[in-house]
Amino acid sequence: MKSRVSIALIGYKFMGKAHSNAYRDAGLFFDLPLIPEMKIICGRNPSGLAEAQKRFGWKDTETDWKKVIRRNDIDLVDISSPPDTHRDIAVEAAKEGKAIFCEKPLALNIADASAMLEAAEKYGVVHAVCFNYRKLPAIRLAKKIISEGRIGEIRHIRAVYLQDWLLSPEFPLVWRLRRASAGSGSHGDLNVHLVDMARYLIGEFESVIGMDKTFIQERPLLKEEANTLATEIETSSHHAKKGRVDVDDAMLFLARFVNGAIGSFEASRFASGRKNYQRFEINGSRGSLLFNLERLNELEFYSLDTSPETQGFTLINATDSVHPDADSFWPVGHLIGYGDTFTIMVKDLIQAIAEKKEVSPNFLDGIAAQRVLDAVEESIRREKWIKVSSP
Ligand code: SOE
Repeated sequence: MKSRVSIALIGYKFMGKAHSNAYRDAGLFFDLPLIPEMKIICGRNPSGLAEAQKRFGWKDTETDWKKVIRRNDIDLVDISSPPDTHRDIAVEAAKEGKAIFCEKPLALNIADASAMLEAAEKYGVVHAVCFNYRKLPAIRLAKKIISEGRIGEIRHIRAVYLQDWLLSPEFPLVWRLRRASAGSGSHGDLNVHLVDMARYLIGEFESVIGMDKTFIQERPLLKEEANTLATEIETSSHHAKKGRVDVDDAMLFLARFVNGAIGSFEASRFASGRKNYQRFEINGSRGSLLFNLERLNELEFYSLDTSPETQGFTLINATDSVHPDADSFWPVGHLIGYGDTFTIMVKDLIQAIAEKKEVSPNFLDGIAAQRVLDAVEESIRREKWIKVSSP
């Protein structure tokens, strides 16, 4: 009989749901070396937690993450709570010898991210960061095409990650709009995916320069926060209690890469009509690649190595058995979706835990992305190009 990997999940909202789905599904699609056991789900609100436990299929609940970490029947701690909680949970989990799977961005800043890596290395635990889009078969094909030199030397990357859920001024001041809990706004939430993708596909960033914008400076406080945030509260003409948004709504930056490529990046939560539009184009000396998350099974490939007569972008449907992990899902042409990116990530993580080896992407990737994010913020403060610090 296969042994088990017992999991504690911290956080039960959007990412908690995505990760729960992945733990449930991973064994259905992949022949896992260890069976994931969804042992305990942890969060602060007992009623929300109880509902999540039932729907997502967890055995038990707990409201204090410290108790969860100390349990000796837990092998893997999954941190799906907001970024301000990541450092303390990860450092304690490492001390207790647990494997750690952490949502992005890895931490609020480089100092916290480094403390997490240091603890994970000191106590020798497997660590992973959830840059889930890397796992898509279409992206892995892009990586292969680039590694084989089929688009030649990389010259450009043009990347955007656009959403529009903040358009209404009535949208409340949730944790994602506070520096103390999120670290930054669209930058840490969306640009971080683009930065990871660029590092994965092209290589390391050399220097950056950016600009940001907060279009709506104040938003209604959530009811339960109105009393605890007295100092931030101002009364609008409608007498609604409001608080200050202290993160970016949009953040744009230019980049130079170590290998000589150049790039432009844009994240926004104000791009009307764009729901989860992550799109990038990479141009090389022998061809180009184009990806759009809203069509996540597809990759467009332009190659100068075909006859001029038929040259043009080829639309590849990356669901064939030749595409990484695609044959574990459905027959060719039967598409995978957003949730499956987490399922593949969990499969890789469980394999790494079973084999006691490194998983990719891990905390090193989380820190490397954080270095780029921090450099962009510094470039905005100082209004100049900033070199991305090296490890
Ligand atoms: C919300 O903006 C969000 O869900 C991010 O937090 C995810 O990381 C991103 O993939 C989609 O948008």
